[in-house]
Amino acid sequence: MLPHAADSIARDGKILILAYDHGLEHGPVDFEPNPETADPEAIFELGTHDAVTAVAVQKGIAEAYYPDYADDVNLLLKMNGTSNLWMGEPDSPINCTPEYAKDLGASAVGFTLYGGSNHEVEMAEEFREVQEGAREHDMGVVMWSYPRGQGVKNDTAADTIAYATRLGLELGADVTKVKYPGSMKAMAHAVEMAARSKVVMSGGSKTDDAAFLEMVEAAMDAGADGLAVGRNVFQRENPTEILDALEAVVFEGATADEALAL
Ligand code: FBP
Repeated sequence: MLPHAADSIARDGKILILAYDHGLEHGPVDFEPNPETADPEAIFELGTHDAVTAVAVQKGIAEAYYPDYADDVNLLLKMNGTSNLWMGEPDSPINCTPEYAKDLGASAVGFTLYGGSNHEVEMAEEFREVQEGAREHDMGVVMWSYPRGQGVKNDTAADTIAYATRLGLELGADVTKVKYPGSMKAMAHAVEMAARSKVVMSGGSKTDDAAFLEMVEAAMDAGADGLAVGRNVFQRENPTEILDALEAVVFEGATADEALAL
């Protein structure tokens, strides 16, 4: 199938996903720094920025808001998700079918796989349905590959992240989204293990501009294809400014310093 089934959510082969499933995954607490971001419209407006190649949301938000943005924004429909209220071993139930994702206008689907969880087997079976359904309906497949649970000691160790990108390739993701493993060398290894599938870095909790852009620069230098970011954009006072800077680093090869000087 590759290359490259993810072109519908890429620009010149590079990807910047604006992730906005936090209301489910973390609860409304993530909107506190910028209360207006509790309104999905604020995020879809940011999604019209040239830097953003797709906005990732859950079904309910897509149903209610995407019709107004279908001409300007690519939809990445997140197919599973768990609330922060769940206290069991990591798991993420499916809440949408590939057919319905297509009906909603999705260019790609997203799926969280917790490798190493006691629920990994069931999750991999569910991923098969999502992945094959996406192929049938001509949508890209993005795996949130987050090893965690009883089988995982350190979820950002170099070996863990390399295994996470490899899981994406082996199971048929076009793009695998992973946490930054802490160094450019470790990221380069993870990218190598993904072979022809693409790798995007997860933004993580909000840091200052320089630290964040330096991490993005390192990931891009390591061969990553972009990033999927939520809090490091929408929790900022001026999200458009950081999107301008990200556009420079991800699509134009600028350094973090150059992007900071914009
Ligand atoms: P951030 O850039 O805010 O980290 O968002 C990326 C993301 O994968 C979201 O899609 C998701 O809601 C969240 O991180 C999950 O983070 P975690 O499970 O590590 O708390």
